[in-house]
Amino acid sequence: MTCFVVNYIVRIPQSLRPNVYDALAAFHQGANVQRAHFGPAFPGWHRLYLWILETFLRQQDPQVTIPYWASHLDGEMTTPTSSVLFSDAFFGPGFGLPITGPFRTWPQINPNTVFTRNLAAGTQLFTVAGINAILRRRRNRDILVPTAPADSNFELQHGGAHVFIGGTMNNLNAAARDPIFFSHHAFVDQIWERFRLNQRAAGIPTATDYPWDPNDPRIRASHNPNLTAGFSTVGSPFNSFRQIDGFSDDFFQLVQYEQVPSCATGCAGSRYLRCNTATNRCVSRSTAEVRAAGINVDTQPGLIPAGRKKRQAVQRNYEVCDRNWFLHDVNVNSMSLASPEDLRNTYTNSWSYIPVKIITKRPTDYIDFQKFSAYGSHVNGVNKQPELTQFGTQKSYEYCRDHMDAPGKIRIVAYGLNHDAYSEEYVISDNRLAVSESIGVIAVKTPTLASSDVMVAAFDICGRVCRPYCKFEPDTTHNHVFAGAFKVSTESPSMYSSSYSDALLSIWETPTDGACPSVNNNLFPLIFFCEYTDHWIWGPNTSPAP
Ligand SMILES: [Cu+2]
Repeated sequence: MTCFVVNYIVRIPQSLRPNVYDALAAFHQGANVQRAHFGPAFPGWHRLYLWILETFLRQQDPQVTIPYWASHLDGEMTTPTSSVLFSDAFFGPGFGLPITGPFRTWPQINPNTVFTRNLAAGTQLFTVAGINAILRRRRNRDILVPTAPADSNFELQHGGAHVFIGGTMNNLNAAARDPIFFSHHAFVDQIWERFRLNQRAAGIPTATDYPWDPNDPRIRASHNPNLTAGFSTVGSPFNSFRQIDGFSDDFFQLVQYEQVPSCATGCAGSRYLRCNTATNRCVSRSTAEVRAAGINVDTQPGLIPAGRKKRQAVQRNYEVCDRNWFLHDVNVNSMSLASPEDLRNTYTNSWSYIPVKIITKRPTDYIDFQKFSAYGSHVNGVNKQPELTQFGTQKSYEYCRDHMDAPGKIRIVAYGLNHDAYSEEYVISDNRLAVSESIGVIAVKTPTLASSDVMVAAFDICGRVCRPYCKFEPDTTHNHVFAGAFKVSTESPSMYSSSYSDALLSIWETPTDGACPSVNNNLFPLIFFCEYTDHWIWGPNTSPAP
């Protein structure tokens, strides 16, 4: 089964505008240089940094991942400076300004922050022996400064690639301006993740193996695990990252790495690598070699054989609906003045699907399963929460009372406000339970312009209306009651799925490591709470969000 995960929006804060890359590159300087280097925070800090860049990149392309640069594949070449990596198919020229290749526009975009390179022949890139020395260790204190022995000093080994690239990469305060920085650090992270998998196998808790010793005068105070990682102006949730957070096992859920290409797999079928039969390891081809094989390295982007693969996207802080409290908030002018042409441009004829959660509180006077009533009584000696069970007066209808299955059937409808569309769907709630949860899917027309306005509603078979909730500013971390009118926007990443089944799967997280699938409640764009009181459901007595 493919795991489809809705990728919600982490908004770009003002502090990163207008140039997110330059703003992020500037986080690798000044006080942050002290936080990120010369101590135990080194691999965790850079892990957070990679994740932040990747999250913002995914606003442009939800599938994007930062590819890692396994620099020992170049290090084992006779002349590493001739590697095809420094052709326009990959990172562009190895000397001077990036005047050709993928970053050729950068000197114009911002001449003050553009990078230069000056490849240094004979410099030590990562080596297999060095990586193996790291991977033989089981504790972070044995690979991190200041406690690591010389042969497995991770930070020291990683420095080789900075010196090899030269120019901007060889200046700690500016290195991140060169995008190869992030691919280099993605490989540092790949090695660290292999190290951490070894730790797990040995039963060592990876999230807490942070080699901090307040009595060791060699460890800088900036590496205190509980102090900030220094991403204060990157926006939520990144601004709250602490040094220890880089060691969190959450990233195991967020990112996984492919293996470095090996001869056994034909070097991953890459035309840019060859198997060195003397060492039985893949090495990079030179630009000249690749050209001689008839491959265009001047205008054709190269295919990267191995990389960092995301498992899930960030889903901590997002806004789902542009709220419109009531119908008159929808722009009536644009509705009535819309030409058929405008309407055609507003949505397509295809449908999209949005998952919704339905929470039902069984009516007080429901005639079956009385002994499990949630109202005004104790169940197994436990008193129910009064705010959930003793709110308002139950709205009841004779018709509902007489039909045992009626209240358990919830109808959800969605109709277009600025276009012609209608859909409906039924969800079954479990009336054996005093309070129950069900999952449904609503269909809306796929918007093609900025957004289309949709009204959603849910009610039971007797017509008792459920209260809709969604997330909107200023507080996008909680669900708030709203009228049901919202904008389905085309903004990427998408709040809807292209099929019914994808919409259902989108709220499930299916770990690839064999753990049990689970529903992520934060991923529901819409929630309906059906509690059937006789209050005006949007009125001042509205109960708190479920
Ligand atoms: Cu760094």
